Parts: sequence; C-alpha cells; structure tokens
Amino acid sequence: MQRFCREDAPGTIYALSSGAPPAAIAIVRISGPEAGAVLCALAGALPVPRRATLRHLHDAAGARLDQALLLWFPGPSTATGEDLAELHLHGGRAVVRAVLDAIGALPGCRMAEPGEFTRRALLNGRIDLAQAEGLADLLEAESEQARIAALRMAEGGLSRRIGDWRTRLVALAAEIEAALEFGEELDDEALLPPAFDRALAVLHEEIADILRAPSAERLRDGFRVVIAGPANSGKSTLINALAEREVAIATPIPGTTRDSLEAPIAIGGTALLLTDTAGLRETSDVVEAIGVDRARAVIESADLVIWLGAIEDAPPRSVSVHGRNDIPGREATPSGYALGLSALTGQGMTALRDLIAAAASAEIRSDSLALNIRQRALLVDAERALAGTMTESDPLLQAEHLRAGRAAFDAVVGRADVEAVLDGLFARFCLGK
Ligand SMILES: Nc1nc2c(ncn2[C@@H]2O[C@H](COP(=O)(O)OP(=O)(O)O)[C@@H](O)[C@H]2O)c(=O)[nH]1
Ligand SMILES: [Mg+2]
Repeated sequence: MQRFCREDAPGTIYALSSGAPPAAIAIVRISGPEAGAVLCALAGALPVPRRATLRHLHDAAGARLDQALLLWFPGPSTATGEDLAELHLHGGRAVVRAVLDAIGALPGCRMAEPGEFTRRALLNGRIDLAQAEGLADLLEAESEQARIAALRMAEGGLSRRIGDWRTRLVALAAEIEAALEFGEELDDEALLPPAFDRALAVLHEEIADILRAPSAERLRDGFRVVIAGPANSGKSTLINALAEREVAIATPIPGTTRDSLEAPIAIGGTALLLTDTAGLRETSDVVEAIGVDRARAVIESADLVIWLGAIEDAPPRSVSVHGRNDIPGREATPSGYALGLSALTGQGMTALRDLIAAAASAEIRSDSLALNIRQRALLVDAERALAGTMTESDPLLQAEHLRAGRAAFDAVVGRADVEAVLDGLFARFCLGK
C-alpha cells in the first residue's frame, strides 16, 4: 500500500482557488465527504451534478451571503477523487471572507494547505507523481515552451511513456527468466534470441533520446545568453537594447560593470536569460577582478555567448558580433563576424534577435518531454541499467540490471515509496490547487 497522505484524517478541505480578491469572480473549492453537505447548508439543496446552477447562498443564521454559480461533482470521478464542489462567487474581499467563514463554521471542514487538492488527487490515484509535477510546472510556466512541456507532463505524457517502457522491460525480464530456467541444462551462451538484444537497444535509445532534450528547469529558467567581451566594447549598452530597459549602467568609463547582471526576456515564445558581464581585462581593482572571475564562470555555463571582442579571443559556443558600427571607421563588418550592429542606432539588432531565437529554438525543442531534476536522475539510472544489461552476458546479472531499471521507472511515476518528495512538491503549489 502506498502512503501519499499524512497521518491526519482526510476531512473536508476548502480554499479560495482563484487569484487574490478583488476580482470579477472568485472560485472556492470544497473537497471531501462533507462537500455535498456544505452545498446543502449554503444553498438549501444539492444542484444537479456537473451542471452550472445559479443559487443564493446563506450562512447558518439565514443571512444572505451572495448569489453564486454552483458546480457539484460527486466522487469518485472528480479531480480529487472525492466529492467536490465549486462556488463561483462575486470576487469582492468581503464576499469571499464571508463565504469562507460560513464554510469554516460547518462541521468537518477546514482550510486546505497549499497543493492539498492535488495531493488528494495523487492519493486517490487520479494522477501520478509525474503528472503532479507537470501541474506544478504548469502553474509556474512563463514561456510558451515551458507551458507546452508542462501541459504535456500534466496530461500524462511522461507517465504513458514510462508505462510503455515498463511493459517492454518486464517482457524482456520474462525472457531472461525463461532462459534461466532452461539454462540449467544448456550452455549459457546464445540462450536469448537476437530480437532480445534489438528490443533492448531500441528501449535504451528511446530513454537516451529523452535525456538529451532540455530539462524542465531549462525551459522555465530560459536559454542562457551571455554578453561578453573586453572592457568598453558596448556589452551593457547591448543588454539594455535587447531587454528594452536599463538593466546595466553603461558609461564610457572602462570597468563600469563589475558584477554579472541578469535580465529574463522572451523572444518568440522562448524564455531567455540574458547576462551582462564585467569586461574581460587585467585589473588591480579587487572588486572588478572578482567580477572578471564571475564573468569567466558565467561564460563557461552559457548556452550562447554574444562575443564583442576580437575573433581570435572568442570563447566556445559564441557568435562574434562587430558592435558600435555607427562609429565612423567601424561601419564595415570584418570577415569572421556573424553580423555588425549598433546598440545605439538599433541597426542590426533584429538580425541579432533572430540569430539568438534560432539558436535557442534549436536547443530548446518543444516537441519532447522536459524532465525535471528528479525525473532525469531516475531515467539516468534506468538508462544505465539498460546499458548494463546490454554489456552483461550473465543472465542472472542481466535480470538484476532490469530489476533496477524497473525500480527507476516506478519511482518516476510514484509507484515506489516517494513520501520524501511529496512535501517539497506540494509546497510549490498555490493554495486552492
Ligand atoms: N556610438 C556607439 N557607442 C556605443 C555603442 N554601444 C556602446 N557605446 C558606448 O561605448 C561606451 C561603453 O559602453 P558600455 O555598454 O558601458 O560597454 P561595456 O563596458 O562593454 O559594458 C559607452 O560610452 C557607450 O555609450 C554603440 O552601439 N554605438
Ligand atoms: Mg558594462
């Protein structure tokens, strides 16, 4: 028996599930055995299931609270797997407070904790762990690609892949078991048919392919574009132009930027994290020297460096850009530079944006599932287990590797013991989700 719940009795929970009032409409959700009783107490009777119904709400003393649209979903085929009700109220602060107070005064009802509705959905088998994580990502998604990947995860995209992989892995394990039974009479060699190796290799490749896709964190935090080059080459002016705001102070004084400055932006639905860096130069200024060290570290971890220096000094993963080309004598772009631009006049900026967008979308494919750190670590385990099975010839050890692979799959969707990850996950949810 899996234990997703805490020790306390389930009870009936309620919360404001929509954003902070005042708003046009406020949605209060109620889940648990008393949800139907709450509707009866507030609205006099249960509405027809799954049909929006307009009713007046009253408190226990009979005072009118609001006129609201009610939704009644009897369990267990509901989002939480329990009886579930929704009240669509007028979204004023006093309305919401009065209705929440009235519900709280009813027996067996308490305010939900953040993520508790989703926790119950998980507890009741309505969603699995990977889907719950997808929901958390969906609530936090800020870019188109993060939204698409999170929605795919929340709708069970990864869970289905895991289910398919697990079935195939169990079939392979069964072949080994069968081979082991005959193996007592026969020589160990060539007991497994060639199809076994092929099926194993295909399974291994499918997992390796998903591991090559960008992570959920990367989709959320953005493709890292670092602007680097010598002092006074126009880096800070360029980040301000790209971000269309004053991210960094730009002055004619070399060494103005002493720390790395970040600006999240989006180009064409892709989240980007722009970083301005201190100019790379030898310096006796202690603070600037730390800034230069930071700049080197940031350049190391960049997905793309926009390099404003000499071609021969360009770091890896960089495109060299010939900046300040409005200055007389700098108009022509020397060979080797991807493009010439002026952050001051805007000339060449569209070409630079296009270039960054192309690099980012090549890296951040949205056609694949984006794994989070936990899922990735488990699938790395599964991938290693399959690789181990492929290189191993002893069927007993092969069977052991496959067992490890299956355990990793189970942990991704929460079939294994996952109590430890749940509190961290649900802490990320808003109240009422
Ligand atoms: N004419 C011209 N001047 C620029 C351009 N970009 C930056 N500058 C000037 O070059 C100096 C250094 O710019 P800054 O952005 O602070 O360079 P950083 O040290 O690399 O960050 C400032 O005086 C800027 O106004 C440009 O595209 N055209
Ligand atoms: Mg600067």
